Amino acid sequence: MLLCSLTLTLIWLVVSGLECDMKEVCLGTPGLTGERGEKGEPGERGPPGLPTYLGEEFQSTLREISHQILQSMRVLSLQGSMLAVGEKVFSTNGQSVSFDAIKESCARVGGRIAAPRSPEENEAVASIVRKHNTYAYLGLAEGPTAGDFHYLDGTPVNYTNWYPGESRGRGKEKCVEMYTDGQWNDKNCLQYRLAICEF
Ligand SMILES: [Ca+2]
Repeated sequence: MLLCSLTLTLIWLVVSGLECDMKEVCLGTPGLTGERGEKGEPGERGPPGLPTYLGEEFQSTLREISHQILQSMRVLSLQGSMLAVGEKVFSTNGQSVSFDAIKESCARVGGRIAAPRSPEENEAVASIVRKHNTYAYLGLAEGPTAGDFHYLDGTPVNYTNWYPGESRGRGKEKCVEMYTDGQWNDKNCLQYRLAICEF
């Protein structure tokens, strides 16, 4: 019996060895490792990560919130409800009201009346004005000196887009409205104009 087992084991070992030899013959021996390729161009810088002291679960929640905010912004942009220019966002509720009412409406939602400070921002506001086919008040006002306009926080204006010949209210037109072509006119503050806020 013992002899029989030994014989079977030997046969098995021989067959295994044969199989191994056959495989090597069939597959061939692997070639030599090639030379290392040149280093590739560095990839683009990724978005900033979250501080490591935040727990994994908290980081995951923040990423989810960030994702949902981006989704909402894209939907609002698609609907034309908001326009993003740089870090600023312009939006309107579509209502034409007085200058004071516009200021209140914007402040109530944490913004302020739109005041374009560059051609890009002016064009963004103008596109909203054109879409609603009406004029809009801007976040500027004339100071005590006629023709001296400033932002509502009192800082001097660094960009203007007056309609040719404007401003010519000479102290009697304290507000500024935007025409549908994006140009500005000084105007009294008693009209009803489109409420456009910036955030
Ligand atoms: Ca005027």
